[in-house]
Amino acid sequence: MSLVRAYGDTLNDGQIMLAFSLPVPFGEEANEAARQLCRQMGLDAPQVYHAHDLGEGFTYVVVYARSPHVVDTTQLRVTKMASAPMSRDAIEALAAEKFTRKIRVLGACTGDDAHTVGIDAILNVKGYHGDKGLEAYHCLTVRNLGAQVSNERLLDEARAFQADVVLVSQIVTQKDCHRSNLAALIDLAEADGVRAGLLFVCGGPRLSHQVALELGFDAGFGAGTLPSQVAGFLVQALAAR
Ligand code: B12
Repeated sequence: MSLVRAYGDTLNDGQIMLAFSLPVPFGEEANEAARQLCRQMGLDAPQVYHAHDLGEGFTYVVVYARSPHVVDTTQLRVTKMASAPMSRDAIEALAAEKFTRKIRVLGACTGDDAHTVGIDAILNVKGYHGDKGLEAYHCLTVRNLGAQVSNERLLDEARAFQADVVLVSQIVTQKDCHRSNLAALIDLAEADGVRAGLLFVCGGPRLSHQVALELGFDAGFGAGTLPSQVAGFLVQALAAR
């Protein structure tokens, strides 16, 4: 089947669920406002399944509605990373074959962002979901600068550390601050003349490889990334250079 709709109760019935908040006091007016918004979005038969009083004149709603739209899966074009998935042993073996020294990896959570759990999950030896972090790899030397690192400091540290790879975490996306901050890092690296000599990789739950490429990075990783995916990419990308 190549023409698909969302699937709720029966295959291809188009049923979807949306959750959002409205600046309308909890009650029938909030429910009706939610239904009208859904109809304006082109959704049929919207039903408010759940409403919650957020206080101070705000309401949170969950709406079930039918979308008439169809996607042709034969026409999908997705930007994917060229690197193949590899086990930790295979990554170590490739690095031993291709490099005469350890790869130096510098990581940070940059800008105002203080969410360090994601970058720690990738870098710390204990890793994520049973997948060991980059510190566990013999072929890598890792330094984690932690939270709220400015782009200027990150590049200074990259020079001092003689980094091969810079890993940047951006979790907060309010007002698209992740995009502006990441783009500013690449601009600064270009102005400093260090862009070409470093591999720049970003990650966060609302990032993708496509967005990373648009922002001038070499790669981007999203929600649920495992450290071995990052290590595999780094070793393959540096070996290809
Ligand atoms: C824990 C947490 C906090 C903690 C952070 C503690 C810490 N030391 O990290 C504290 C309490 C400090 C906090 C503060 C705030 N938070 Co907060 N926080 C969260 C929460 C609940 C979990 C985040 C987390 O740890 N996830 C687990 C990790 C493992 O997942 P991850 O980050 O996605 O990382 C994975 C991938 O994305 C990827 N990855 C991530 N980074 C990188 C980097 C590279 C290089 C690579 C390759 C991969 C990679 O790999 C990781 C493993 O798979 C989220 C909600 C949520 N459920 O996600 C909100 C959330 C991120 N926070 C949010 C907000 C708004 C804030 C505050 C602004 C709140 C406030 N008004 O003060 C502040 C901001 C502080 C700041 N200056 O940054 C919002 C962000 C909304 C947005 N779209 O921007 C969220 C989504 C909550 C929400 N629904 O509103 N927060």
